Amino acid sequence: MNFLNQFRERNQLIKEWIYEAAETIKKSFDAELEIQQKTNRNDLVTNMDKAIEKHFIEKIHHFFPGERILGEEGFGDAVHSLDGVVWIIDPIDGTLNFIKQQDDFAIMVAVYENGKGQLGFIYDVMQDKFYAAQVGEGAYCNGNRLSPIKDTPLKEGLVAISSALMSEKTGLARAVGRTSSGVRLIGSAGIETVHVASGRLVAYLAASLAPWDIAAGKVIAEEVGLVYTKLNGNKIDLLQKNPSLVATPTAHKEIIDLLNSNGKSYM
Ligand code: 2AM
Ligand code: CA
Repeated sequence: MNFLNQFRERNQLIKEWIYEAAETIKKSFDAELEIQQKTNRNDLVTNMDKAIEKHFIEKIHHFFPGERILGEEGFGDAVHSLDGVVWIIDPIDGTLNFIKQQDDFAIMVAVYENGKGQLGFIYDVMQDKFYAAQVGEGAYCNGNRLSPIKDTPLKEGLVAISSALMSEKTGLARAVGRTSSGVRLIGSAGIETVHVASGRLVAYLAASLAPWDIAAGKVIAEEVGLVYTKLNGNKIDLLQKNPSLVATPTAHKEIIDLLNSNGKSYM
């Protein structure tokens, strides 16, 4: 079975599953959410995060039996290697926004093969913006191809910085903010990444992103010419959490230099 030949079928199915998931999420606004705390009071999970992850897992098991799934809520497989085809899923990215604002959250699905991103999907549910990318074929928003990004330097662009990184002690991330034209915060790694991919921002930096926060956005970002690495410039490891940076090539270099100056270095 040739994975490459299946792109069109996969793309279509994934799109259908994501729109179905979005309908389920929007309908849930009228019902009471069940909210549980994970690692801390700002790291929450709801019955919807769990239901949506299960929805994707059932579909993948049905249509692509045997393929492994790495999902945020843990209903997939214990994935310790990226060999073969691995699905990486965040059922709701920006769960705090979903709970507190019912806005600015995304559904994210990626397909990797032997560690390389093949397909990436981010659906900004409330803006109804569906971002999709296939390796080597460009990135699209609602069917319109995204232009290759302009290589804007840091001082001429807006940046998004995660709140954890903004409040970090050394102040190096705040220096990045000061060097830029201004800081904009949303609180959804997926939405912030697609805003870099569509040219609204020149960079997005976060202290600690999980594989499912990164996987789909990385495929989309790289298709438009952005650079996506750890905060020290090293390669992203999709089996771990990563301090993360996605930026235009010029802003990427400037931010790495700022963050790793004075002998300080970000993992
Ligand atoms: P999540 O909503 O899927 O958990 C918020 O700045 C962004 O960081 C969101 O994309 C959020 O994803 C992600 N994030 C990663 N780890 C987190 C954590 N431990 N607590 C809160 N948000 C986290
Ligand atoms: Ca999530």
